[in-house]
Amino acid sequence: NSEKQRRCDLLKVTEVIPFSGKIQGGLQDGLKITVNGTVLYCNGTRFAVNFHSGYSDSDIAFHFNPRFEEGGYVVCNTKQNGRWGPEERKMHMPFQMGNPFELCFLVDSWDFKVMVNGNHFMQYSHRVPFHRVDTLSITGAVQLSYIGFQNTR
Ligand code: 9QG
Repeated sequence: NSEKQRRCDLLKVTEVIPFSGKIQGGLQDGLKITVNGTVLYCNGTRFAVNFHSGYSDSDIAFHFNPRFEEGGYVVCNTKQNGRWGPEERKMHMPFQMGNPFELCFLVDSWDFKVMVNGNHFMQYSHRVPFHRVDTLSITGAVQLSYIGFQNTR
């Protein structure tokens, strides 16, 4: 449809650049990471927020991966030494293609608490010590408008 085409054209103009950046001081208990963006119609049907331990793709403490496939679901996992562990899937899609969202990750001592548009969505128990995490990356079908860090303790 024309709205989808318009958004595709917009995407071609703006060029979505995957985000990757250092988390100053690493993850701390009580740190809240806020990501504002818009899910795009183009550029695939998935996006991911990755908390890396080390500036590489082989160690990801928390991979948060919404997939607009088969009704929509979110895959969470951890990658260690290049190997994915068992997936934790939430068979619910809190994002809508084309719509802006606010996604928050609160680092707690036992887990990451994930909020979408102000509502609790899920939690993910730490599989590796969170203080190892030093890099955030965001890839896929998303256009970012804001990434912020806030200490809530
Ligand atoms: O598919 O699942 C999460 O368990 C894999 C995907 C992979 C992850 C993984 O291919 O995709 O979502 O780094 C990757 O390859 C990401 C983008 C069994």
